[in-house]
Amino acid sequence: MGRLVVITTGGTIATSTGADGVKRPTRTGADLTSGLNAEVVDVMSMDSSMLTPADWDRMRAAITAADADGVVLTHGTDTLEETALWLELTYNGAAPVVITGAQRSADAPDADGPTNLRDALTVAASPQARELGVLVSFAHTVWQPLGLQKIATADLRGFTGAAVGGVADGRFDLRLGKRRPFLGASAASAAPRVDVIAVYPGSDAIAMDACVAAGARALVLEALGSGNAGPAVVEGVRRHCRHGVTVAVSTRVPGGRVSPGYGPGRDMANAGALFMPRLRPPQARVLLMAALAAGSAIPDVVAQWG
Ligand code: DAS
Repeated sequence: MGRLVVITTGGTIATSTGADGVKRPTRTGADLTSGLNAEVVDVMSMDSSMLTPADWDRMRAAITAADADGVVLTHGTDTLEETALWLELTYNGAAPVVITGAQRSADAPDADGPTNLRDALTVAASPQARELGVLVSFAHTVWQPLGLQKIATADLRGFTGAAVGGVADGRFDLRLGKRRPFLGASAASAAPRVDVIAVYPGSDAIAMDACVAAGARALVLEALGSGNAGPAVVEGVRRHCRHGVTVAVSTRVPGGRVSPGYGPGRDMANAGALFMPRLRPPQARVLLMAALAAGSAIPDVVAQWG
């Protein structure tokens, strides 16, 4: 079995409903792991919508310090896809790091957190998970971080993406191989600023200009369809690419592949934009942050992992 450590950060899995009817994290790691065979490190107790890249550093430091055979990280679902990808890109330890959470609060009569936590410990304890890096275990499915997206606020499944296996009858079944996109153990707090900008009918370059003025080294466009935008956005792309800003094109379409197959998309490619084939904007931002922090060749990283 080895030595398992549960690192807690808050999220619905640890919430209870206050007198005002609002859910906030209140449960400790000891509460969550009562009766389970695991040590606990309570790192923070936050709704994951409040986390910042500096918190990703705190989590990775706790993972390293745990020096465990397997780690489970309990986390909110709102930004689980970002934390999971940042850790995947910057953690190269042998011990598996299995992230989980819940869609229902800990005080719900049909809370899903306890089952998700037990599944995550099963994965973390499995010899099959060793050297796999970061995994996400949720509603009996085990996901790789790359490509993960929260798609529901109530449905217990919660996420979509690339599943690598599942948990059934107390066993982790690894069904697909998993590559580890390690870019380097960079500090998130020192990573360059990268912003996501929505594209919509009539949008222009004002938001791009403001983000670059604030220090953004890269921009992710949540573009339309397979990666399209109007001429005012294309003009902003051309201007900022010319000044060395990386502009990556993703899409607002869930599950939509991105390529410069239509005129507006081709105009953006010709203006210098990189097309992010698969990742949604939140993870495209994290990938660019890690690549810039590591000094990687951005086009190569986007082509390989984007
Ligand atoms: N707001 C959510 C969060 O902490 C609660 C959850 O779903 O975990 O991300």
